[in-house]
Amino acid sequence: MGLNLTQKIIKKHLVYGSLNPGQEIGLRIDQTLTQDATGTMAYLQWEAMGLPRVKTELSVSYVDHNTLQMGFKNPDDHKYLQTVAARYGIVFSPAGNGICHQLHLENFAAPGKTLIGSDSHTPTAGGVGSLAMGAGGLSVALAMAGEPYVLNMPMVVRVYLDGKLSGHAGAKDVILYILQQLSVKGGTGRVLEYTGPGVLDLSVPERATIANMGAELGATTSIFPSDDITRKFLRLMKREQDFRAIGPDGDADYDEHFSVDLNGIEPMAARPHMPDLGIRVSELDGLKTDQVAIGSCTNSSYSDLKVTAQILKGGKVHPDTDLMISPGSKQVLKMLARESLLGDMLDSGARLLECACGPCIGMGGSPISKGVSVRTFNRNFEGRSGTQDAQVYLVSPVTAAHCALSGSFTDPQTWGDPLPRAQLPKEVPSIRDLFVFPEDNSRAKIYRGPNIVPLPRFEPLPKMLELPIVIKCGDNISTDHILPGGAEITALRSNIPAISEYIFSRIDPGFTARIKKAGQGVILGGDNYGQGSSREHAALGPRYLGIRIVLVKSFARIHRANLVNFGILPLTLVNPEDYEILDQDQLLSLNVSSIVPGKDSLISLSSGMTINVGNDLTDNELVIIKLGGLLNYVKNKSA
Ligand code: MIC
Ligand code: SF4
Repeated sequence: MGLNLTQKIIKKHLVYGSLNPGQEIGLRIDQTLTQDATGTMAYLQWEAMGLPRVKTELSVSYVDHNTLQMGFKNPDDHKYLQTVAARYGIVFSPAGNGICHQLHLENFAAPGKTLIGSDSHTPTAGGVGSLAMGAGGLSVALAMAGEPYVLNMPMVVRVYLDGKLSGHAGAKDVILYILQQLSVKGGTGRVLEYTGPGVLDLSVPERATIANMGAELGATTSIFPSDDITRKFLRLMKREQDFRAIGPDGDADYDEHFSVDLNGIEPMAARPHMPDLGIRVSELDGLKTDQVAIGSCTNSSYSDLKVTAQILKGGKVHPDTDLMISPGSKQVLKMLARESLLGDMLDSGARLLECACGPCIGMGGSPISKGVSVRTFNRNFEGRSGTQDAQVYLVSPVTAAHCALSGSFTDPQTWGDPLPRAQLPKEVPSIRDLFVFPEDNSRAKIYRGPNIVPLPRFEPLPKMLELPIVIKCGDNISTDHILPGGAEITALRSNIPAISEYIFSRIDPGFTARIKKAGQGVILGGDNYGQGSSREHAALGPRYLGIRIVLVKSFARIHRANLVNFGILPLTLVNPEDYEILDQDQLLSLNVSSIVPGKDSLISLSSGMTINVGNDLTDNELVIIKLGGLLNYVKNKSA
């Protein structure tokens, strides 16, 4: 039996383990990326390892998340990132260049390479056949140190695309449809590998849109084959030398199968407040829209914004709607300007924002109270926009542009003849000279502003734990619920004591007071706990405050790994019904030495009852947790 593409790349990079799903594997990592919001912590951890130079083929540090630079905190962080990059051999992308994933796709992502990034949408690079995964900052720091990236061998799902997109449907509608079918936990433990004739109907930026939002399925990653379309894209990016044709063997085996008929795809929207709450746009006809935002790492490519400009051309944004557009990169912006598409957007009344994440992570652009906001982004978790009661719908750029003109959702049947899906022009400007490439043997001095606070040290796990449940939360709790984004809080990413004050602040403002009073505690959750972003602060903050156990029905992959990295026990309820008998303030006790990897153990309740808890820890992970986290483990090992 032949190998699928995922297995081929994994096999080539395997440091240990086998291709059997569920088994722990270690992967050699070729490339890493970080962004500013997770990067400061990643590089503080990197520095703690004391190595002279990164060992990867390529590491890039992007500044794209907190470019508002309100006050000294973020500019200081950005200066720190720039000097760290120069010192340790990392490529630096300054604020304004664009969004990390769009820039990486344009400038560095390559077929057959492994990439991990301290951002959950790193799989965007799967659009060119790179095996690209989101990870916590500490995992990225270790990869820069040449250590293998540890994960469980995922199952590989063959997503067979048939037919061609037609009408007003685009790549975003495909992934919104897949999300509606498979749900926000449907990709857990899986790689989505796209095959079939429909793949040939999709350009690289369209493939990247689909791969990008595999993150919302909880997938380890998503990947497309690298073919002539990829070659053409890389040639336009002036790096055809990075091209390799790769795909699955003809007789490749897959663990699961799913198929999508592209002909049947219609414009879709995800309703508030989950990316999998899909609905056909036609069913939203008449719903007023107060705000429209076009951009983000999902939909900010040249083709996305060209079609936007074409729809807006000659029209006017509805007076009750505010339209914001953030191009994904300066390359995109330059092409829009060169072809007067920018003029068409501005003349319609659209506002042009910086080439950055912007409103996607609540960096400005919050909707009005109870407002309906239509966004081409990838996440619509409650409050993420910065307005707690806003109603955020996720859509394609085509749908967004029509909403902006009409001031409401309209039936796609009224949109007239569909425009041809935009392709890149024959000549694409390069912005490569806007990156700062490191010099050899640099002794650059590292700049540290007052917001860079040294990493807290974490004690080993005690042998006996007696601690209360400090919060009981439901299913699909995202890292945005655990640690909100937004300009104010994200500015504190390099200051753990300060940022910890915001843990659960949006859903339970009393949480920090309770955990401080208790000294230590347990978080109780439902299914898919920790979905969404890779921000390790959603594990670091709780650990700093005294959380020692997170007990849930099931975990999202990156967050579970972050809990292990910072010495928190990720345990699951063997009988999900036990969730009902557990409540806030209840005291639990656990004999830590009774925990055996992969085996159930008993937790006693203050009522005298006991419940069974499971774990999927490996031997190594258990040692890491007992030692108080991965940094302690690495230090112990090198000592
Ligand atoms: C996000 O989209 O939530 C972010 C902001 O890009 C995060 C990273 C972060 O919190 O810094 C992600 O997706 O990993
Ligand atoms: Fe930036 Fe939004 Fe993409 Fe996260 S999802 S990387 S905040 S654009």
